Amino acid sequence: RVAFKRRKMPKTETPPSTASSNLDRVLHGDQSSQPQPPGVVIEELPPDYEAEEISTASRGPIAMATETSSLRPDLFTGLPYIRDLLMTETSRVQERTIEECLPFLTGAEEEIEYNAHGVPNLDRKRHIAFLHKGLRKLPAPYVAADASRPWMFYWALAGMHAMGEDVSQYRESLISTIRPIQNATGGFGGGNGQASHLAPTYAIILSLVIVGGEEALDVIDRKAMWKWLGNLKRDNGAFQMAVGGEEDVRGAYCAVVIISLLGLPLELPKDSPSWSSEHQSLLTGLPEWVARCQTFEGGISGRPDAEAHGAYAFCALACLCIIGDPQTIIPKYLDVPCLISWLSARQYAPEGGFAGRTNKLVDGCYSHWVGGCWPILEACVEGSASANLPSSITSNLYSREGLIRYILCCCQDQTKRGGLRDKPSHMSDSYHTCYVLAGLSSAQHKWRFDASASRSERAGTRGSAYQWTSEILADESRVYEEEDRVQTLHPIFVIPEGVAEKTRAYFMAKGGF
Ligand code: FPP
Ligand code: K
Ligand code: ZN
Repeated sequence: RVAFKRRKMPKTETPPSTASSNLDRVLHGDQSSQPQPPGVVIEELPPDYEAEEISTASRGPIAMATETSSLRPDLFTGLPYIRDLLMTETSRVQERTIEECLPFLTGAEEEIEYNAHGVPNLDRKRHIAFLHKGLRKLPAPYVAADASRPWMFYWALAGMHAMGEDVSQYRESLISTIRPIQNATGGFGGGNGQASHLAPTYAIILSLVIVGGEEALDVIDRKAMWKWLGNLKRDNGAFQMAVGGEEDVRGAYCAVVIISLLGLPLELPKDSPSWSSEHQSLLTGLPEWVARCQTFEGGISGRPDAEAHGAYAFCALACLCIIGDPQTIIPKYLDVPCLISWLSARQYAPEGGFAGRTNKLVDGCYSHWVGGCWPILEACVEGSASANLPSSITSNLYSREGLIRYILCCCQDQTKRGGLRDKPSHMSDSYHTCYVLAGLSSAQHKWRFDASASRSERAGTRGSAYQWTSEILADESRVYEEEDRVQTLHPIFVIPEGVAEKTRAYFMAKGGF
């Protein structure tokens, strides 16, 4: 076992301009005669360690000469304290990513203005304009993304809402665009004449719910939707994404979101291929199937026996929390300590953001897919009597500061293009803009699950997802200005807070179809 002990570095010795040569040296293992930064003391080493490797492993914060350097913790401005000494394409591309992010995190990027927290402000105006643009006529290359057009609606609308933009201006155009892409056999395709698929159906329903109003909600043929979902249900409990399509945890999440928000009957239509005397509900075997997606690593894969990925962790957790209360259903079907351990390992330093899977790179969209798992797991841990942990622990399962630094420093396109992105070397797009903002929102707030809300009333009505309320987080180490706070998005449905409750109430009041 190797123990690392950090020593504080003097802050003003190395000018920012030498940062990259420093970085090059320690990252690429150049054993030149230059002194190594004395950032780490290795107290104990495995017997087979070579002296050379020890000096390569020695690293420390890159000291910054800027005035705001004292506001940036060493963890987010220096090289990692522990690194994989096995050089592969994977470790090299990880090093290049650190190299790419550090100047943005340390303030070395000269064209960017940093505030007193050592991060740039949220460039709200430009990001809003960027999302509006994504809803207008798009350039020719987008033809390849035709089947994802409904996602573009959702990403833009959810992202705009997060930034406080009124999206009701899109109600009419959204309704008229969406109406013809609904199929008489239930569900929506990606565009006119395309077969129904759960992904665009999910995106369309959330979009309609976000713009709101009866006319928007009444576009949805709920009876046909229910029948179609019955056709997607498998004998093993899972959902296919489309008739004859792939079966994965996205399907499980999208299906229960739709069932719940639209208040569809839980009973499986009798003519569904999987109907039997033991399989009479749309939810039969579903949480059991989701449980089979937890892998040996502790994370969740798209389907049983595949690779764990953060996006699927969110789908699995959110799916379970529509079926039941987080503190009960999550421990019933998942190994919570292993999942927390796996998710924790997705947050990197110095980058601060999340990666999607083991040995892969930080990416802004995982601010939501991984970041969005935390409020759910916090509620799970807080609500379980056996845990009895102080809220200082349960409210801080990850580094909110790290995530917010990554988002504000590395994910904003600060040119006139605007929008948010995967990482500095990538172009902004609507998908990343939406999910980076969703992650920012969840890092800026605290979600409470109200487990006391009348259980009898909720029994059998899939009410668990409607017991969440947000709070402003009392956070001494916050690294953003109040003007950069974004709106809350529901932790399960990822739509404006309060809208899920209204939608469900509207459809429940309608009763049957
Ligand atoms: C790998 O991409 C990504 C996946 C295997 C899963 C992607 C799934 C989602 C983003 C969420 C889907 C959810 C719904 C509700 C439809 P990659 O190899 O390009 O990225 P990586 O290197 O970061 O893993
Ligand atoms: K990625
Ligand atoms: Zn991404």
